[in-house]
Amino acid sequence: MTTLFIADLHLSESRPDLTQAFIQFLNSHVLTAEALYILGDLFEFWIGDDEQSPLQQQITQALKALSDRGCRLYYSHGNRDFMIGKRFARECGMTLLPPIYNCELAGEKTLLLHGDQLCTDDEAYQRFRRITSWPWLQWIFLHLPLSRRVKIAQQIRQGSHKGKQQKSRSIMDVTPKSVVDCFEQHQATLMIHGHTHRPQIHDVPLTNGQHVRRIVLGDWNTHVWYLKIDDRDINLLSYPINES
Ligand code: LP5
Ligand code: MN
Repeated sequence: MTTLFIADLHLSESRPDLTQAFIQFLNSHVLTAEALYILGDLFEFWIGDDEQSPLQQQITQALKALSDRGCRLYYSHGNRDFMIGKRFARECGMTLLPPIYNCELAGEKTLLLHGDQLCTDDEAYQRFRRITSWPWLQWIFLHLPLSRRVKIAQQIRQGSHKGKQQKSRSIMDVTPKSVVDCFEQHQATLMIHGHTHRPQIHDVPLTNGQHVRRIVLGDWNTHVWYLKIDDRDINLLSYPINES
């Protein structure tokens, strides 16, 4: 049984090469897999399931075709596309996961998440995350005209970009204590997430001396990054986008 994991593709109309690489990935690697977990930020940003842009429709069709063939699809929200809703998920045949999803993988108790929750030293971001999760604010946003929503999303992206230039690399990585707390709270031994764009398999010592593993997926800017789990074999793999 093969299970695949991806995150941080940041698909947009301005990067058709990424969309092509994704469709190619679905039609090759995922075709023989039992399940695909998308751990957030599939899109550059998401302003509502009602947008129905050509990109949105293309991705919906590709994912639906896979789920119709029997591949199980799961989605965990990212910080760019936390507005993805039930309608889009249903149209793709995808199951939406809770912010931290507990499951059994490769014989281990595993946590699946986007990863932004672990960047707790980035207080400005955590404030932004809290505010944008308010249901009434999301309700108002979703009732604005699409053109207005696109402008707001672009303004937030610009604000975020400027903000990031003033932040250190370590602030934008996960906070080690939050990682340990998360493992201990859920009594897990394996964690898989994206967001930081720093693909690696980390050994994490817990406070009781036990060692667990944290796997960070890579983003798809120059390379396709994916994690493949076959029974107990775990491989973090990549290849250049232009070889797709
Ligand atoms: O995404 P990335 O990796 O570049 O940076 C993230 C954090 N930034 C964000 C913001 C997203 O990039 C953009 C989200 C668009 C959502 C569209 C829908 C909007 C719906 C609104 C519903 C109510 O997540 C960045 C982290 C970084 O990861 C590393 O972890 O540091 O965090 C920030 O930069 C947040 C800033 O510190 C504070 C936010 C600035 C927002 C300015 C808004 C101004 C315009 C408002 C117009 C109404
Ligand atoms: Mn992210």
